[in-house]
Amino acid sequence: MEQLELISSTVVEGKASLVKNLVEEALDKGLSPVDILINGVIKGMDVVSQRFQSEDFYIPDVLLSSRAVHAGMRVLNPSLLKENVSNPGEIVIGTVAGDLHDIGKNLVKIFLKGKGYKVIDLGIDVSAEDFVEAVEKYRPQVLAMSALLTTTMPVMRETIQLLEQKGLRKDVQVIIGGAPVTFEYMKTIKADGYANVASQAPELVAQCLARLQS
Ligand code: B1M
Repeated sequence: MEQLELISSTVVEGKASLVKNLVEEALDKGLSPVDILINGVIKGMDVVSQRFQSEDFYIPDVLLSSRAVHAGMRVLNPSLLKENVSNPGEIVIGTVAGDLHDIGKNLVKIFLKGKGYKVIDLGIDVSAEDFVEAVEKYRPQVLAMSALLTTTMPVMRETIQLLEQKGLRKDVQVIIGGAPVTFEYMKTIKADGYANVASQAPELVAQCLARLQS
């Protein structure tokens, strides 16, 4: 089986240490890290998502595959970061309170770091108060929030409202993303940007920085 297909099917099987080895092998063979990420690791997770939706997979299966994704991403991280040349800006990122999904958020982080941005990752289950505290502490140009559950999306609005109350809103651009998040939702809660795929995040952040400077 072709290497990328093998990585993808091993993610589906949830075999973390094998994924790690296969990703290392793929890098040794000279395959591009972005290709391995998109067409190997993430492709496998897409299959897992479909199987979860059609109820062929249950939460334990999904958890095993998530661990396998993380194992692959850990190997890929240093290679993906090699593009890093400068620090054009700082970003605070996190998955909103009540939400434990972090694969998409971690991908956004990888793409941003790959473009040289300094990224402060607050992790998962981050409350509006904690996001705002981090904005006060680190003074980033951009705050990036991820949500995968429709029930946790309102934390994004709460965070923006709290930033307004504290007088911090004008100094920070807020971008949002995650499977249930839409462009319309971004407009409704008065966020500054939205991306439906992680690879668009650097471009989105560049637009935010340009807006702050104008
Ligand atoms: Co959960 N889960 N899950 N889950 N899970 C979803 C999200 C769900 C759609 C599955 C379904 O029912 N069809 C559903 C949500 C329904 C809804 O509200 N709309 C769901 C549910 C219901 C739940 C639980 C409630 C299940 C339960 O316990 N009964 C529970 C909730 C736990 C909690 O968070 N409190 C739960 C738990 C879990 C696991 C822990 C088992 C695991 C998460 C492991 C982890 O992340 N470490 C998990 C997973 C893996 C999924 C699915 C299968 C896959 C999500 C994923 O990682 N996709 C998911 C089904 C699906 O999405 N179809 C599902 C791959 C990832 C690369 O995509 O995160 O969308 P994604 O990121 C994308 C874009 O959205 C974008 O970039 C990425 C692509 O390039 N992006 C951004 C993401 N954030 C961004 C931020 C940006 C810009 C772009 O700027 C700031």
